[in-house]
Amino acid sequence: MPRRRSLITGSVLLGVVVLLLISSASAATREFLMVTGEWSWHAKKGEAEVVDRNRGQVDEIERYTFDPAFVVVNKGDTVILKIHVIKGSQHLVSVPAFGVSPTTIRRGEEKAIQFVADKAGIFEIRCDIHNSPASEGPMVGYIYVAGE
Ligand SMILES: [Cu+2]
Repeated sequence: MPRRRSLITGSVLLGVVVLLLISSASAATREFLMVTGEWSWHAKKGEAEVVDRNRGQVDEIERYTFDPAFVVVNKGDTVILKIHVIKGSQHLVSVPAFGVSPTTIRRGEEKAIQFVADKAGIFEIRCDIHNSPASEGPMVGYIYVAGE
């Protein structure tokens, strides 16, 4: 009987190890190249007025963006966002849900932000300078982490 019990115990342990290997094998490193963009509009003579949702009528309106603004990964993946600032003098990028502190990226620079997507859901990639309509934002992207 002790031999049979040790065989069962060994089989169970082997099964657990295989399951752990399978689940860890699905995690990957996913790299995304992102740029900062800027939409702007200045009404020309005869066109409709330029209206900002907070400030009312303005001469010109601008909004900063991430491009792409939506990325998809699996839970457990290591995510690398390579953010190249093309538009805007600087941005202060953070991913609060994964503990990524605000990182300053100046025009012309490309910086990599890395984290492990250890929980499933939809989370913000944000710029803390352009965080509202009054500051030509909100400049926000989203990361969808698939999994349970
Ligand atoms: Cu910004």
